[in-house]
Amino acid sequence: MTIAIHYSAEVAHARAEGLPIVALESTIITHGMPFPQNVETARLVEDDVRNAGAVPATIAVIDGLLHVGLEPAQLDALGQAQNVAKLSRADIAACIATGGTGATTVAATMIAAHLAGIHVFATGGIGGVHRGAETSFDISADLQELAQTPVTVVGAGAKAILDLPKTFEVLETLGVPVIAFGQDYLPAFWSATSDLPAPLRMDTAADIARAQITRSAMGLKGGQLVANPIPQADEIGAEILAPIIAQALSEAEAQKISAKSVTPFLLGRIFELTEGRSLTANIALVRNNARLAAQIASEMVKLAG
Ligand code: PSU
Repeated sequence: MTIAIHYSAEVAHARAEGLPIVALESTIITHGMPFPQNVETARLVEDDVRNAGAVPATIAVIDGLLHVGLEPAQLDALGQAQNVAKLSRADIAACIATGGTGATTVAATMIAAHLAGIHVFATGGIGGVHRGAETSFDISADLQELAQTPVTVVGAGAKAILDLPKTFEVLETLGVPVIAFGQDYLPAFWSATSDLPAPLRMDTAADIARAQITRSAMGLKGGQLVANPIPQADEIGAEILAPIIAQALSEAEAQKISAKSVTPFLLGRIFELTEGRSLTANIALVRNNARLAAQIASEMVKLAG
């Protein structure tokens, strides 16, 4: 059996013409941002990809069918739907098999993008090793996915609510290239930089595209993480965020929030505690990632042709 994929009209046309395509995830819409900013952002991000010369393919499972590219009405409906599942490698097949509806995380979006022959994906920031993972064992499936699925993921690093040093340590162990774009230090999601030196640095989309193609040509499994810093005008300094993240984490612990609910809870509390500033920054960084991803996708098409 081959898996049925439903393509939006725009993505179907792009596939037929060999145009560059950028995959976009849907968990950020359903679990990462409040309505109506989630839908507005999803539309802006799609337009950013188009304006940068590629075609956006937002991915989700709707009524048991894997969608690669959503029509505007589907995006609207998903942004307002209640009780949408948050799908990762462990549950995307079950959702499709049982006719469910779910939003795709980084891991599940990479799987779907690969099935659809899409090599580049833009998100906000990947999941990673949660603080306190030495007792909770809470490590996002996004890391394992990067190690095995050949898709270049453009994010502003990993989300700063995580234990960033441990997250990058695990990526190193898994053999995932982590490439800071245009700087020597890794970005920290809402902040443009951190004190963590970047394992790799690249300054052009063409180099990033060539690195992924070379990796696959060598038979090396997996993708790469491009850590693209938030534009400085939009960043929130790490010193402002540190106490706010600490407060959100202690509330999560007190309320026994666990597993898949941790990240949405923390993002929601940080939104409230920063009076919306974290969301403004999150929107700016996703849009910035979408533009870079479109350039990388265009370079990949040139290299393939
Ligand atoms: N980037 C954002 N906001 C988000 C996410 C990414 O700016 O909400 C989502 C992605 O779907 C990512 C997920 O895979 O958060 C990580 O969840 P967890 O920590 O439970 O693995």
